[in-house]
Amino acid sequence: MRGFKSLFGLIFKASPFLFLLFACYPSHKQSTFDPQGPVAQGQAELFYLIFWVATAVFIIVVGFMLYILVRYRKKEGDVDPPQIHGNTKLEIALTILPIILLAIVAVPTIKETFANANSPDPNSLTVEAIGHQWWWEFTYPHPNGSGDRIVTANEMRIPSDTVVNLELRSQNVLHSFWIPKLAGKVDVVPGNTNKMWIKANKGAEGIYLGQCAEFCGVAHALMKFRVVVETPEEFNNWLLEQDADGFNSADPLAAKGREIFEGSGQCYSCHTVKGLKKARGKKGPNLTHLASRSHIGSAIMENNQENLRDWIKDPDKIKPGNIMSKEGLIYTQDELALTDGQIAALVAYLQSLK
Ligand code: HEC
Ligand SMILES: [Cu+2]
Repeated sequence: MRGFKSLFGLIFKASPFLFLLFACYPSHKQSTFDPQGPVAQGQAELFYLIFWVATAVFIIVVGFMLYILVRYRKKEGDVDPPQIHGNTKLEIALTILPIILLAIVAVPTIKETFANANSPDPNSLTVEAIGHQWWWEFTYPHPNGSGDRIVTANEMRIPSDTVVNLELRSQNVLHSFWIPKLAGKVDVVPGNTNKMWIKANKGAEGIYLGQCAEFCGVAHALMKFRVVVETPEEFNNWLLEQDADGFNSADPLAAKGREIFEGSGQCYSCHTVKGLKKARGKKGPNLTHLASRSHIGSAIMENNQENLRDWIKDPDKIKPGNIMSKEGLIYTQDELALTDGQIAALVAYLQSLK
């Protein structure tokens, strides 16, 4: 009992500081209180409506209760008050009032739900987002209308002021697609295509963080992604660049790295680099234009020489349990392990993939 009391006392004393535990302030990178597009905006407005209705109910009910508790507390010499049963008027009022309050909340909720489910422009750009363990693949329709898809990973670029229709698929288990500043979560379900749409406001060009929001295995917390919002022109240029083959660098170190990539490094068995004959693996992210992405490891660390080296040397240290280190023979069989020289060449090659 004493332990319980002191725990309660501690929680009570700490309560004014509890807000520090919550990361819900607008400038936080994954805050839903700083909407940058109409979907997130509508959802935030709905939140505020429900929040204020609930707050009003809380204040009135708890205030009234406290008042009664104090005003009619038992005093010395009190006798039991007369016992009454039921009050029809009060009961009718207490039934109708919540119905009105719930209607105030329900009507905009249903409206918002339908607005989120139905894209205002189904013919606008459609991006496919595929959840893998533990990274995201994004594919785009070819601008020439050929039906080919342009494939990238972990960094989704979208044009501002444009409706983007998303088709969410999973390659394995349940995931959830969430870009807090652009839209609420939608589940990504194996064997089923879920749809959602997003739009970033005009002038909202910048980088937004996304995150898998459904526990999907050991590296779930490190399954992030980035959304780069660009002007439509910049976006179109980027898309054409992504369509090109991987750069064939003449730099001798990068050329050596390319050989290892398609040879003893066995990278080709899991990674695609467009234009490289053997490199058509699908188990890992498409690396054709890896150097154009700002982060690696599904957006968990900066894409630079040092981090690339650390990643290839021991991916498990950075992202425990990931498939590259779990299934790559170069990591599971000691005699196939890469030397530091081979890794340096691979890094030079990856950095040439602009
Ligand atoms: C067994 C399959 C497999 C092999 C072999 C493999 N990889 Fe990977 N690789 C993956 C997977 C899966 C990921 C995604 C890991 C994650 O983020 O959870 C990945 C991620 C990466 C990334 C980060 C990409 C990004 O966008 O975040 C790089 C770079 C990379 N691998 C390079 C290599 C190189 C170089 C080799 C050869 C030495 C190699 N990989 C061998 C499966 C593999
Ligand atoms: Cu997850």
